Order: sequence, then structure tokens, then C-alpha cells
Amino acid sequence: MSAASHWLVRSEAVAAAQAAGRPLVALESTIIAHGMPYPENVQTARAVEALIRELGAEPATIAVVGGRIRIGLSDEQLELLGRSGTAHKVSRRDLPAVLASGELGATTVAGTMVCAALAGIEVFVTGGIGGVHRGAETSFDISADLQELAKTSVAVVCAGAKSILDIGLTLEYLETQGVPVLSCGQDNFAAFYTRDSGLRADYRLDGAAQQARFIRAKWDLGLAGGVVLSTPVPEDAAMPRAEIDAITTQALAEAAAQGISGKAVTPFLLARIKALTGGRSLATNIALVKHNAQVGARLALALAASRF
Ligand code: PSU
Ligand code: MN
Repeated sequence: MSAASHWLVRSEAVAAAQAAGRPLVALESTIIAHGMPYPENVQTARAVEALIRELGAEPATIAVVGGRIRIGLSDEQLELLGRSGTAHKVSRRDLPAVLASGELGATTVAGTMVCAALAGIEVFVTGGIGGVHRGAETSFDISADLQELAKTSVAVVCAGAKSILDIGLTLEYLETQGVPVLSCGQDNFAAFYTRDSGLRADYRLDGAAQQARFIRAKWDLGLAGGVVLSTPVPEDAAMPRAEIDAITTQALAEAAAQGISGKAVTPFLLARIKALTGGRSLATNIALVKHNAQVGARLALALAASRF
């Protein structure tokens, strides 16, 4: 048993699935604690888990509760995360702090990747990844998600990245770090609320078997690190580009005017966008996460079948 296993607790369902060799899909908890209002956050988390189960994989929502990394949450733990309002935002840097203090922690993309890898889970479904912020040439604000993708071997299924980021620089950074960006369903990288970022992904692979073969080849070669799999929000749930652009510009200006910095930047921007779009962005967010969950479950099944 490794020293890490002291800090990890699997739910019964996750432990049983792993013992039986069934594919798992990791899910993050920042989206529950910070990304959506209660009760939609908890309802969505449960709906996403159910979608993954329907497709034959086992969901493992990850968070830090009671000084342990939880791989798979009980209904009570989901509810706690959804209601508490006090969960810490936990990236790689913050994991030791919440484990040591025993406080509640909602894991980001980077934090969830660390935990998924420790638990032996290859596929992780999220909404949107963090990235290089606009103006990063002076602020140095580059999400730890990108460094995590560079070194931790987990496939991250997402609806691209929000345009609060400099998506072009985000893709450049991933290229430098050797992280492949795959797109499913279209040639271009997705932009979260809208389908098209205007920038090409590295490779378009629509089928789960193709995606799995690509990812397995990378890891079999010992090329450690993540893979981004972008899939666009379903057409009927996408938001108009002009509307989201205007709101993004306003949120960025407010952040600059208020001198928001460090780990508070992303939550501030996300909260402002949520407020400025009224309830509409929530429906888009829910639709894209559910769609990502289906893509991720199919990938997990294909990856499990692709071991040599
Ligand atoms: N982008 C989104 N939604 C999110 C996040 C980013 O569209 O919920 C969250 C994720 O948890 C991501 C984190 O890992 O913000 C990145 O924060 P930062 O930029 O501080 O690294
Ligand atoms: Mn940052």
C-alpha cells in the first residue's frame, strides 16, 4: 500500500467497480460547490452520475471531505458540497492544506486530475478547463490546470474553454507542454457557451474507439501527461456568440477595475458571467456537462477495452 492510500477513500460503488474491472469516470466538485447554484448543482451532479451509469461506466465524483480525498461521494456528501458555500477551491497547491485542516474542499481540474490519477482513473469529465488568461503576458496568470495536463496521465473531457481566457495562448501553451488537444464532433476547439472558438484542435477524432487508440498509444509509449478531448455544447443549448462576448468583456473590465488577482480571478469572472447572463447560462452549462458525461463514459468504455 502506498503512503497516498492513507489519504484516499473510495465509495463502495467505486471500490466494487474497480474490483470488477469496470471503467470509471472521474467528476470534479468545483462545478458543484462554486459553478452552479443550489439545488441545480446537486441535481445536475446526480443526473450526470446517472447518465454515466446508464452507459455502463461508474462515476466517481471527487472532493476532499473530513481530511480525506473522497473518490465517489455519498448523497450526503454531495448535498454538503452543494449547500455549504464555504468549500475551498482546491488545485494541486491546495490539496495538502485541506487534507491537513480537515476542511471541505472542492477540487478544480488540476486537483481532480491529481486525485483521479492516484485512484487509477483514466477519464475525467468536466465543463471547461482553466487556461492562459487574457493579459497573462503581464499578470503571469496561467491556470495550474495546464501544468497538470502536462504531467498527469488523465484524459480530460470538456466543452473547451471559456472566452474569459485567451484561448489561442491556451492552445499554444498546451502544444509547448506536449498535451494533445482532440476534438470530437467538429474540427475546432469548443468555447464552452458557444460551439466554436475559431481555433483548430490538433486532431479531430469523432469515435470513442479512435480516441481510445490515440490515448492508449500515448500512454503505452510512456508519454506521461493528459489529453484534452473537446466536444461542443449541443446546438440547441448554445448561447449566441455576440451576447457572450459582450458579457465577457464587461466581466473582464470589472475584474480589472476591482483589482481582482490570484486564485480569485476565475471564480470572480465565472460569477459575474453567471449574473450577467441571468439564468440562461445555467441551462447551457447543465446541457454541456451532461453531453460531456456521455462522451466521457463512451471513452472510458473504449479505453478499458484497449489495453494490450
Ligand atoms: N472554467 C470554467 N468553469 C470552471 C472553472 C474554470 O469554465 O468551473 C474552474 C475549474 O475548476 C478550473 C478552475 O479547474 O476554475 C481554474 O481556476 P484557475 O484559473 O484559478 O486555475
Ligand atoms: Mn490563475
